[in-house]
Amino acid sequence: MILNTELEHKGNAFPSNIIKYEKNLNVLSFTTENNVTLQVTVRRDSILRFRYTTTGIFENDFSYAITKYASRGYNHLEVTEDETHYTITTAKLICNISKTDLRISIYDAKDNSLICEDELGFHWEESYQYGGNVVKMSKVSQPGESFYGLGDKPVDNNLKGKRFENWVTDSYAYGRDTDPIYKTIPFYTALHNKKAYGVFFDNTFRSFFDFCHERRNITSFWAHGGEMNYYFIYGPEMSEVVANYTDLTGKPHAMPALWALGYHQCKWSYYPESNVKEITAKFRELQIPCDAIYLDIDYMEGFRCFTWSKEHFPDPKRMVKELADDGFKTIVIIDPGIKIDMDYSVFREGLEKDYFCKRADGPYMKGKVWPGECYFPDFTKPEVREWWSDLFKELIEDIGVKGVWNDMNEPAVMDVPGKSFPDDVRHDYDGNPCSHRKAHNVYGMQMARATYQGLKKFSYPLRPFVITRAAYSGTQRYTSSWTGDNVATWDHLTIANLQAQRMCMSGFSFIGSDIGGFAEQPNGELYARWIQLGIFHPFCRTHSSGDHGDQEPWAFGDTITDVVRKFIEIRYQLLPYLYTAFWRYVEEGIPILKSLVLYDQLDPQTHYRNDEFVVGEKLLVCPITAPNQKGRRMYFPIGKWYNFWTDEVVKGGQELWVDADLDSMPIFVKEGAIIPKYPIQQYVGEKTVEELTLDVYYKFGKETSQVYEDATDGYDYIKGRYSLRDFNLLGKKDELIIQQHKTGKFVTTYKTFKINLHGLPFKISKIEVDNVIIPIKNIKPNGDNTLTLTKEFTELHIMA
Ligand code: MIG
Repeated sequence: MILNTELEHKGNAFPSNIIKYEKNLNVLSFTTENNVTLQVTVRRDSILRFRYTTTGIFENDFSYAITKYASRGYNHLEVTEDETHYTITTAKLICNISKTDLRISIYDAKDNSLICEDELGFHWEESYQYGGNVVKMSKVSQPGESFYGLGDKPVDNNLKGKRFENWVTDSYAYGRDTDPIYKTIPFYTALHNKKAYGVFFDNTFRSFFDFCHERRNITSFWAHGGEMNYYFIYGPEMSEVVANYTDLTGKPHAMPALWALGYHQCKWSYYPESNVKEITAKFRELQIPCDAIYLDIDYMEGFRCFTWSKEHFPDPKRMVKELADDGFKTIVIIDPGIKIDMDYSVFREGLEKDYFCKRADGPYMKGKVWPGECYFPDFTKPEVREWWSDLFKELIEDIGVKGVWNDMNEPAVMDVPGKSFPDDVRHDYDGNPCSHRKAHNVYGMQMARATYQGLKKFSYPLRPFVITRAAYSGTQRYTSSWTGDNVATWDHLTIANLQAQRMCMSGFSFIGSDIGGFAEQPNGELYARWIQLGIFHPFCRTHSSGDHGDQEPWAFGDTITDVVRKFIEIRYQLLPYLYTAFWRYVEEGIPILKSLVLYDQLDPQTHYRNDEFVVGEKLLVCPITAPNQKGRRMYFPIGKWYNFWTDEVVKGGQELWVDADLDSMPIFVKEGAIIPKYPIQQYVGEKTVEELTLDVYYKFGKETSQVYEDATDGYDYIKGRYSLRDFNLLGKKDELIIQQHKTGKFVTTYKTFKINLHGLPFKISKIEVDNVIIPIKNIKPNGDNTLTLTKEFTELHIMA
């Protein structure tokens, strides 16, 4: 039974009238005459959970997505009733529940405006074959409503008018509109009448979302099993919705090491060792910064995970050490399929311990992947994850590998219908035994989690680094991710841009694409343009399959090499800026990339924009996504923006042409911003940072900026050893004031700031630092608008 449309509801059943109401602290239950129970949990003033059962009995309440660290608590909760409705009121929301049919409508408590309202509301169809129900929900779409999110869907930002399926799928050479692909993130944000709310449908079965596609004014979602179980998250700010969803499903457990935000070079495959060394040596020779080098499946012995090919990598420990001495972190791939081979210890152990997945009737789940016929660990079992995590001991602790890349964890199986396990495969699901129908979408997540546990353990006291291809909501707690097997075409450059923005909007910011494209080969121009986009993605890696030629920064001739170097250098200069944005994400769940709609939802011009996005808080970028361009038109959000290259100021709220030859791209800085920069390094830690550059962009008025730093690795920052600088800028006609407030116990290596003043509307005649007038000759060594001063200052006055 594939119910691909919500309207195929020949057998639909509906709740009848409420006959019972119970309140247990923040959990409110409403039971109908036909035995449907709706349980509403007030988690926060702005977060309500709705859960339905059609038998009066709920399933064991277990979720891989929801984190125990999620914030809870509310300021106000009151339940009242009248003839037709029960009404739940919190400090932020009013929720009406109809007494005749359980239909919900939710209002903003501040102004009583309607936010979200059920159409049919909860309905279901019994599933004879599997038991349980196909559970469905439909809501009325409000006039002018827009929809965003859903993870990695390769489509335009605004999802309105489209229908989607969630079923984690290996999707080699997917394209625009391919659905589903690698990830299942059943969370969307909706926006109408300037207000945003989110819906997270926490159901791991195959699920569907329809945004006014099947019926013009209806939004619906449904799943092939499990419970109708969703969280309603109110904003009204879109960034609050996303931050609250991220809080609910988890922020990354730790900051990434700073090097992980550097540039990564990958290929399927660099081998043997001499080839790896040639590549890394070339980076240093050509002075192109790079922090990480990858080994794809060919480093193994016959594709057996946790082994090394003796022929190609005779002494991995020595090699990894030599690479490390040159600033390269080695990252290796690990797949879930374990080769059936009694002489292979990982296989033998898995078998002895009964850790492999089995079919409904008892046989092992056997599937063909790279090593040939394999069995697959059941990562949904805690003991199996523990075992798996211990397998990393040698790789990490002994050999010195710094990161692990989990691939094929959809799980992908070759040459079979559906490219994955059949539905009947059994899983432990952390003590809630079930079939693959329920566990499929979380299999890859649980593999990445087990890998993360291993890396955390054996990398200690350093931070772990993991990458995954498959993901379900919450996977961002453990790992970074990439967008899978894309193609070297211009359209895929656009798709990469959309996917990275969408993932950030879906709580998963540590994301990037295979720069240049995985399948086929880019020409130099496409590669250069892709690098320009890629340096602004949180995860920045070139990767490609082996059969389509070279894809290193120098593979396309000197002109391209120079462009690529120039942009990777910009990324390295911006590392403290990117790290600060990452810190905001880890601390508060604020997405690192902000689609324009997320940046300014009040401006209706942003609701359908795709290409432009804001990185962190202050940088606006827009990639060039077509060949032979000398520039492009782009939309500027309301406000004033400095051209990064020329300092020319642009007034926002309009679309304008921007020049951008191949060695340039549209990058703009928000006025009033203070952008921190490090010197260019070939890898993180190559140089001691002797001075922090602060690019200050004058604004008439106020603006705040932050700079977060710590030891770049390790966990001391959690104990307060970080450095957070809050800058308040105030620009007047004839004066610029910068105040600094510093917190945290970390002492940065540099002692001074080099301040570059951009757009200052007057000639400096006097400078005062913490009430002391500084002779200008001491502070303006270059005679232009730059000055060097102590990092300890608290108040700087630059005067006409
Ligand atoms: O069946 O490991 O998406 O990044 O290079 C292909 C080989 C398996 C798919 C991954 C790709 C990786 C490749 N893998």
